[in-house]
Amino acid sequence: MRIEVEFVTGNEHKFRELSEALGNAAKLRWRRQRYTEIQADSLEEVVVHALREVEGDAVLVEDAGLFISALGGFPGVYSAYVHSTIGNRGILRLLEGEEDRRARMVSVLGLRLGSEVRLFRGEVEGSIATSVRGTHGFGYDPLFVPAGCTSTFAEAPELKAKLSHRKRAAEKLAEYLLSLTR
Ligand code: ITT
Repeated sequence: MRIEVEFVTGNEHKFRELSEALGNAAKLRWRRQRYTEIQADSLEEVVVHALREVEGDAVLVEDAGLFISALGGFPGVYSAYVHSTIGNRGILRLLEGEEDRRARMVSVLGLRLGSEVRLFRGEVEGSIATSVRGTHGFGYDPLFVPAGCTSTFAEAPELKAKLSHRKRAAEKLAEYLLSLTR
């Protein structure tokens, strides 16, 4: 029997990517609802706070971010705000002339079943391209080149499906959900 979980997010791309990544491990339903994203030091704190606010017996939320080495981890927990203000071109400007282009994308999925909360973290290492490239995906995808590759996630959606931070967090979540039904 597959567990039915409501994924609370305003982002349809996230819903599609997570549904695909989870496969048969869960029946995912999309609930489009805003919740308070607190200003905190970690993605985990944002997720735990969100789970207190969101109602339901089986709910999932996600907070994700881009952490750039040369900028001391910025935008990190500020990723949504930075993307909606300076955007990808603003990030490129901040990195102008910078040789160290290393970056990491992180996803923290928070699941609440009844009163029990569990977090699942996924990360992917990579670098920031020198221009905006590709039309697939969303957010920072046109900037992010996963380690060992030459295309951005926005140029190669198949790479994103295989390697992304969300996929890695989803694998851990899937394992947990399957363990509950065994
Ligand atoms: P929620 O409703 O789930 O919060 P959101 O789009 O606001 O959706 P986040 O706060 O988790 O998502 O994301 C922070 C920022 O990082 C935001 O600008 C996203 O576009 C971007 N982002 C998140 N996941 C990404 C991914 O897989 N690829 C590229 N950018 C991503």
